Parts: sequence; structure tokens; C-alpha cells
Amino acid sequence: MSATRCGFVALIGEPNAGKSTLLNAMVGAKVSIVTHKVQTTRTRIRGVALEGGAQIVFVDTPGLFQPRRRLDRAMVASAWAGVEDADAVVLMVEAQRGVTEGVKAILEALESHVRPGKPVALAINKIDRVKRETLLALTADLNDRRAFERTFLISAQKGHGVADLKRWLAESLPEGPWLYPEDQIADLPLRMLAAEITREKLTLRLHQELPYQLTVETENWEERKDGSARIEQVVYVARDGHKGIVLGNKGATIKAVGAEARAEISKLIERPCHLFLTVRVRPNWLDEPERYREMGLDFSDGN
Ligand SMILES: Nc1nc2c(ncn2[C@@H]2O[C@H](COP(=O)(O)OP(=O)(O)OP(=O)(O)O)[C@@H](O)[C@H]2O)c(=O)[nH]1
Ligand SMILES: [Mg+2]
Repeated sequence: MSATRCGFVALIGEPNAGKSTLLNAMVGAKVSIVTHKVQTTRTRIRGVALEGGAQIVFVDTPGLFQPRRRLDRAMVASAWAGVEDADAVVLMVEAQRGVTEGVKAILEALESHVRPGKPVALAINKIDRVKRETLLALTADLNDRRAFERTFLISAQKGHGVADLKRWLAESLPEGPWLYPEDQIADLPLRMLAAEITREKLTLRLHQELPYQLTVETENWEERKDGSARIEQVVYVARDGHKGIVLGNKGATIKAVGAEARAEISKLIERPCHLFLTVRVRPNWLDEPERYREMGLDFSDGN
């Protein structure tokens, strides 16, 4: 029997580059939430895939950007920590946006975070949105800026190029025993996954800054005798006015969010669930260590 391989692959890039979409495509299941808005992912999320004899532990990370708030700083620190632990790194760049100031800043900071000798691949994503000439020029430009081990042209959403990238990553990982049981695809606790699903539905329905000013926590999870789960979640918002918006006219918004989240959580846990959402105003939630812990972030990273 040939030796097994195993290791961590950090997916990094600007917000909205398609990291979580790629993670889900690699794993073949929805492990990390996806929205059209920036800064959707707030902490490192692992998803496990098998390829040949290799177990690839993909690490989805928050987008890298110039942080302003404490939460932003903690998210960016969490992403770089993912790179520091990685056996291989995939830098994702959006094809249609190209070499932005943000991409330049990432390239500048990259070297001080990648472990010596670890491969970094470039994945130009969303190739379904641009012409072939654009891709060739962008590939050349980015490879002039840094010597990437390999460049992959992919569409995480449509699946183009994803299998090639996966194969290459599997071969790049060090030999070693698998870290997870063969059938495990994620390691986020269910209560956190369930909170993320609700946050995704809220983010999709709310506009402008509001998604960035709320967080969702699962406060209570009860297995019922009839085989269903009773789940209570709290949506923390910073202002009274936000509470009204989250609730919506006669509670219409929160009701719709609850219905969508319940359906997806039921699918995830493969049994019926009763979801109860409460909106709580907490002016300082963005400065509370407990909230960061619940999100999987290090509060002191935000200093
Ligand atoms: N057209 C197209 N859209 C894509 C592709 N990959 C991802 N998207 C879309 O891009 C948006 C952002 O995707 P995410 O996977 O949430 O991006 P992310 O990098 O995880 O973003 P953050 O978590 O905010 O850093 C979503 O609307 C996706 O559906 C792709 O290959 N083609
Ligand atoms: Mg994401």
C-alpha cells in the first residue's frame, strides 16, 4: 500500500473572491456560507476532502482587506494564522477584478506568513465572467509579481478547473496519517454551523451595513423525543433601529429568514427542526470577548 498524505490547504484572497464557494466545491457539500456580499466568512472553517490517498483539509478563511474595526482586525488575523499553519496555500484572485490594490497588499504580506518551502498556487476564479485574453494577461501579470508554484484558471461556482487543482494539491501534501475519519467533511460544531446558516439568510435579505453589524449565536439546542431538534438562536444587533429592520414589517423579515434557515438546518441535521429566533439589542457586542469566542475568533487579535 502506498503511503497516505495529509495536510492543511489555506484558501486566501480578497473578500468575495470565491473562497467559500471553492471550499464547498472541493468538499462536495455546503460547509461554509456564501453570499454576494464581502466579508461573509468571519473565521477559519475547515472542510475535508479525499483525493487519491490524500486527505486534504481545506481551510476557508475570512477575506483579506484593510481592517478598520476590531472585528475586521480579528478576522484578518485569523486568515493569516490559517496561512501560517498551512502545508499549501491557494491565493484566489477574481478574474474580472484583476490586480487590485487589495491583491497587491496581499502579495506584499504573503511571504512573511507562508511557512518556508510551502507551495503557493494561484487560482484565478470566476473565469466564466471574462474573455480568454484577459485571463492570459492576468496570469502573466500575477506571475511577474510572484513566482507561484502553479496557476489554475477556475470557476469555483461552475466547477471548472476544480478537479485539476485538487489533484495537484493532493500531490503537494506531505506524507502522513489522515487527521479525520474517512467520512468526516467538517469539524465546525453543529450549533455554530446552524448559526452560520441563519447569518447567511440574514445577510442575503438585509442591505448595506447591517449584515456587518450583527452576529448570530445558538443559545439552546434540545433533542426532542419525537426525533426533532428544538433550536433557539439569538441575533445580536447594535442598535434599536437595527432590531426593527431585522424584524421587518410585522415581523415579516425575521419570519422569512427563520423559514429559510430552518429548512436548511433540517437538511443538514437530517431531521425536523424547530427554530426560534430572538433579536437582541446589544450596543457593545462588537467589543465583547464572548461574542468573538462564539464566532471562533481571538478577541485580542482585534487590539
Ligand atoms: N460567476 C461566478 N461567481 C462566483 C464564482 N465563485 C464564486 N462566485 C460568487 O461570488 C460571490 C462570493 O463568493 P464567496 O464564496 O462567498 O466568496 P468568499 O471569498 O468566501 O468571500 P468572503 O467570505 O466574504 O471573503 C458569491 O455570490 C458566489 O456565488 C465563480 O466561479 N463564478
Ligand atoms: Mg467566504
